[in-house]
Amino acid sequence: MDEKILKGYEFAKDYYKSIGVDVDKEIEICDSTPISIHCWQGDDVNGFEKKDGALSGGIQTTGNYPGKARDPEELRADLDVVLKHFPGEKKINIHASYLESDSFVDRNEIEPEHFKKWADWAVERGLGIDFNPTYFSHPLSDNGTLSSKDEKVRQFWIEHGIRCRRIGDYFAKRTGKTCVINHWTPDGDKEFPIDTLSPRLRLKDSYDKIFAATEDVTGVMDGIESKVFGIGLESYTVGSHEFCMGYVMKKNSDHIMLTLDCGHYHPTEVVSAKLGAVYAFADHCLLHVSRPVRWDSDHVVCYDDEVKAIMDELVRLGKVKETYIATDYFDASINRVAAWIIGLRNTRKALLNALLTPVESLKKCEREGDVTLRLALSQEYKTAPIGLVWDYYCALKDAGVGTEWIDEVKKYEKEVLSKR
Ligand code: RNT
Ligand code: ZN
Repeated sequence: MDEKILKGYEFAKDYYKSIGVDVDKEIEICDSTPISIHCWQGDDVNGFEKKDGALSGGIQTTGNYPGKARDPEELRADLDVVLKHFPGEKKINIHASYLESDSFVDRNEIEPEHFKKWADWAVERGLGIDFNPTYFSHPLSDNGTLSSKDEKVRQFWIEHGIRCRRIGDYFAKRTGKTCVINHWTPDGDKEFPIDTLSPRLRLKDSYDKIFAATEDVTGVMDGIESKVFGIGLESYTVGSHEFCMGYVMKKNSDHIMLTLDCGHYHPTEVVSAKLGAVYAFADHCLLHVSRPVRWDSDHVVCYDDEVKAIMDELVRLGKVKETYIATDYFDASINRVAAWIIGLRNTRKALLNALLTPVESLKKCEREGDVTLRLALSQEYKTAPIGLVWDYYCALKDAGVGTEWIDEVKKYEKEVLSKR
């Protein structure tokens, strides 16, 4: 390893030791914490059902940077570049719309065989797989899915949810790792509906039916994701925060949990402030780490105050292991592989930063009522030499130190992406 990096690490190790933090132990925790890589950054949430399928459901990618993945081989090749530059335990998070088949297979017909290549690819790399039903970007999703008042449409989506849980079971068996399934429906209304209850009762019933029909499924954890609004559905969201929180808490099931996406709350609300309340009632939750800019814009995750606060909170709550961490953003305005790597590295770096905080001494101040020292110390630790530890960790994992990885991604862009 580079002399300078090693020196920096030793300096930082001494500093952290002096405040009671064992750097190597925390690096190990950081490294073994799975972070689930969303596959949809690579192709602007298009999937493989159709070439350039229209994205619907109130979400949007903006930008037309060249080089997006056009088929599963390209997407997996891009992901291989990402894997190389993202240190630590990883999972891959795919959507039902990323199936592979020679002929068209509708959402209510998908089978594990349509995801065999993903499973083979993941097993070869020792990765777990997470999965998402795709309740959007479909001719039957424009007027509600699991909450639709058209019984035929609702049944279609219930069947989709059921099949997804079975495919999740298949992934769990193939990889030997829990498959986290996230359920998000875009259902809502552009204007204020008169009846705000019936769609919610139908959504509740649909989730109940999906879970009741798949009770034999093991190895799957299910997140229920809420949202404030989607584009074109500004006035009403069926799966609102209160709905999803209520559903999860009422179910009180060992596999159903709340999903918290950073962009899915009112602009002054933050996920970091919710975790302590959620964990008063829940054993697990799923995070969609994203960056909302004024709305659910799904910008690339930055190493910013909120992402750091989320990770701080997980460490302070002692809930790093209980929380499933996944990324969820899609930026089509810059090199997509770089977008992936930047956001993922920032997510992991924020986790490392949190782990390197002497939480016990802060808690001690609090216990002893020394709130002055609590504030002084918590501010002091903000400028601890995390960067030196991060560089060492990246070097240790051969993931590229600093911006070293950019040169490789630029080369990949020149040789591969720009030729698409
Ligand atoms: C949409 C939700 C959802 C999606 C992905 C593609 O607002 O955040 O999680 O981003 O399923
Ligand atoms: Zn999300």
